[in-house]
Amino acid sequence: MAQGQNLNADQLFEKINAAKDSKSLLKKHLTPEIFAATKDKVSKFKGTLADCIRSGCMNPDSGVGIYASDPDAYTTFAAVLDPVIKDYHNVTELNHPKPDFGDTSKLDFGDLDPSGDMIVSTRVRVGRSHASYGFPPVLTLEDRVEMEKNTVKCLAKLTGDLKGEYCPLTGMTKEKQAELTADHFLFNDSDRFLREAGGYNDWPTGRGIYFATNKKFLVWVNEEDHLRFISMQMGGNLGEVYTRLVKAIKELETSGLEFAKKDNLGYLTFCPSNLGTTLRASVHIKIPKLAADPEFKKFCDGLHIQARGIHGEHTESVGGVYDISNKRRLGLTEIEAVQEMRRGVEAVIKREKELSGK
Ligand code: ADP
Ligand code: CIR
Repeated sequence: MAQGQNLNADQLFEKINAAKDSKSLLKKHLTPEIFAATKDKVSKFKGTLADCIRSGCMNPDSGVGIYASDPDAYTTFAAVLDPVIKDYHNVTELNHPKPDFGDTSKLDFGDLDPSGDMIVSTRVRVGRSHASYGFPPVLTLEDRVEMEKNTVKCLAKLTGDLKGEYCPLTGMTKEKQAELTADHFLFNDSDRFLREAGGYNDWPTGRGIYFATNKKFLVWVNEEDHLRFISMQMGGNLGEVYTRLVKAIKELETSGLEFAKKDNLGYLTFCPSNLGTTLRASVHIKIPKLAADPEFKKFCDGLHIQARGIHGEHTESVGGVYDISNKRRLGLTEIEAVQEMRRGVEAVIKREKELSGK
């Protein structure tokens, strides 16, 4: 249960104002004027400003600090969400292009580490939201069950290598969950930011994971977003991973699901850091020398890439292995986001070799 569940917008705003050290984008952009203009608004899905800012106010160490209560929050609470979105994605205008996945039969990249020495695994994911449902703070248990049912029906239409099986979290043993999480396939309920935003309400009802038989394509159902489509495999073959994901997206787009979108913002997600292309392309890569360099963060910032620990956001690195991914998801196309990650990873590999004297 979220601790700030019973606090109203004024009480939450007081908390973030009192957190003088907070560096979150919420703290930066929720000015007294914007707060006053938005605090009594209610979205079409009955979402409130309190629903959007609860996590960031209760966790002043958030990086972003705001979630959208539902797809319409991006309109109703645009006065605070728009500046946060521009800041996070490093754009001056909200002018997201139409989806463009590029021609996957003519990609100019394949394996980013043919030697196999540095890249452990590669993963590309996108998030999608059902157009007709709100996001976690406004969802009921019945909504979650219904969404899961509709999703599973459409997943059953996937073809070829994408064919697989849906495993609900309800009824899955703790041991199985822990094993799948350690292997980087499954999510869990351990993120305090997401918890406070209502992301684990009714847990584990309505949640589950779809596995293609070869385990290289997965779908997360009702984790942070309604849907996350994930393509992953061992090694550095970004070309194969991306091509598989694009095939899956195209099949699922015509499977009967309708996804939430907004002009100039692209596909809508619970966290504003994910909207637009919603695409995060990552490698798990061994970079002990670069990671120990005091300039590491600056190096990544300059390439628009982000370093995370290997068990997901807000986790630590293990054995000098980092998760390196594109940071921006808005204001560029899908193929451009992947190319940004590719260039970043190539630069990381080059720098690690230089620092190792190779
Ligand atoms: P996302 O927001 O993309 O879902 P998280 O940082 O929460 O990302 O990570 C989700 C899971 O995906 C974690 O278990 C993480 O270890 C795993 N993961 C991310 N990138 C890779 C990768 N390149 N190879 C293997 N697992 C990965
Ligand atoms: C934060 O603000 O730090 C958290 N709410 C997470 C923000 C970005 N990550 C995400 O959506 N997974």
